[in-house]
Amino acid sequence: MTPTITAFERSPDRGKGLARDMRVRWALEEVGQPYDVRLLSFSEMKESAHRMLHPFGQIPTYEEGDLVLFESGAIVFHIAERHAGLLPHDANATVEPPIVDRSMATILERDKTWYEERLPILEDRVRVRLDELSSRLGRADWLDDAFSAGDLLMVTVLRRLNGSGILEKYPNLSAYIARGEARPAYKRAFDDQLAVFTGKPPTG
Ligand code: GTB
Repeated sequence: MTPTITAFERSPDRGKGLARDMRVRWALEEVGQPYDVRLLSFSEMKESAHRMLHPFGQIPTYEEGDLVLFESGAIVFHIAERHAGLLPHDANATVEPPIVDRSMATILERDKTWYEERLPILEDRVRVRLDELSSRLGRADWLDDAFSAGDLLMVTVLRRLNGSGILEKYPNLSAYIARGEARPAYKRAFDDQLAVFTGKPPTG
């Protein structure tokens, strides 16, 4: 059965692969599972039809027959459980919260009087986790022996720091992100979500 996922009809990132449907698309591409995408406007996400699938009125969701899932991490692990090659031995929920806090502040709090004071505090919290992650990764290619769903999630989390100037101090993490982005499945997923924004079909 072909699963259907939901994604932004018009993503605020203009197709840079930062919205969380990207990690679901990437996981499906990794395992070679074809899928359909239902695009939603911001107002459609808040309608009761979509809230039946996602109580918070957000994307992504995942429908497969009677099964309905929300939470991108849960969706990726559902895919990983049913297909070979993605099940990790490590997870990553510790690194994402400070990165999201920083990202939300740069989007929503830039005009506040205390923004300039708060940003370095948030960035220090990000650096604490990046220091730990960088040590944990060391010279390895992936967090586990082979590429897994844990890497897929971690790379999508770290990409939210692009343009922040923070990643440049972590050459092994920058190389890790580049390795993830170089995977053919990543490229297919990225091109598909970018095509939603540009309206042009993927070229590859
Ligand atoms: N915990 C949930 C999950 O992991 O699935 C969080 C889902 C979530 O945050 N969804 C966001 C959403 O639907 C889109 S991904 N927001 C609309 C709303 O709440 O009304 C978060 C996101 C959005 C945009 C960017 N961007 O443009 O850079 C990056 C990340």
